[in-house]
Amino acid sequence: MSTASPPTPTRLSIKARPFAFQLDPRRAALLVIDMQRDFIEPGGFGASLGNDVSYLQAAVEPTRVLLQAWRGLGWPIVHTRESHAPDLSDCPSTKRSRGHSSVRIGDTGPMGRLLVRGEPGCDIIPALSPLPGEAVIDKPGKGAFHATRLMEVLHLMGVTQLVVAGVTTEVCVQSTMREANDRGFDCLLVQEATASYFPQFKAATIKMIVAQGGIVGWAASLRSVLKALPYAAPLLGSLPMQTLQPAGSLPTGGGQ
Ligand code: C5J
Repeated sequence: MSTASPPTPTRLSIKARPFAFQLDPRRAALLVIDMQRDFIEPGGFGASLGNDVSYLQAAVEPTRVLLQAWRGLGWPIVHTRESHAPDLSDCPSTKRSRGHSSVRIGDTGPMGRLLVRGEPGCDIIPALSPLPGEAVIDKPGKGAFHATRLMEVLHLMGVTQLVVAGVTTEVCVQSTMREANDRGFDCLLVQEATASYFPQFKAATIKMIVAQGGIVGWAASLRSVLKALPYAAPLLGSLPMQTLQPAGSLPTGGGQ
């Protein structure tokens, strides 16, 4: 008697807004955006702008579980880091001069120079550290396609669909999803695996993404994604209930 696992179907239907997302397992990558110490931990770039970084913590455990599910399947994973060269040659003065902070990109904080490659604050948080073989894209902009090799990397992987996690929802996540959408990628945002310093901006961004029949893409709960991925449903049991949105609580309005 054979004990081989059943073959993965060619399409996995994920309950999503504005309608079900048909995930193609041969074409889908997980894209984890900017889960860096500089945004998530006290003393980093996000905190220097006056933000309450504790809001971003909510996305960490859902993203860890999503990574675990994806790694279990051996499907491609790409991480990004918003970061600049030590000489700041890729940081426009317009970007550096924004904010009301006394410290700016490139200045020294408790975790080293803010948003500078190679500094401790620029690292992805230990709970979500990339594993060998996972792509890491350093991006000087908010959108991950601007001035990076992301398009080429995804093309080489044969990827046409992106399941998206990361921070912050309305800045780098939304910018990247819009860039990806314009380049022909179908993008699905996992709601619990993204966060903003401003919860109302997260909610508004999700509505904007799914509005008008999915003008930017799709949004789904982590529960729906894990239920659809092969072998991933048991991971739901490892998540504290408060990290999951109640079933059926996707934001409504504009996305039907
Ligand atoms: C920001 C980002 N918020 N990763 N960056 O400046 O969203």
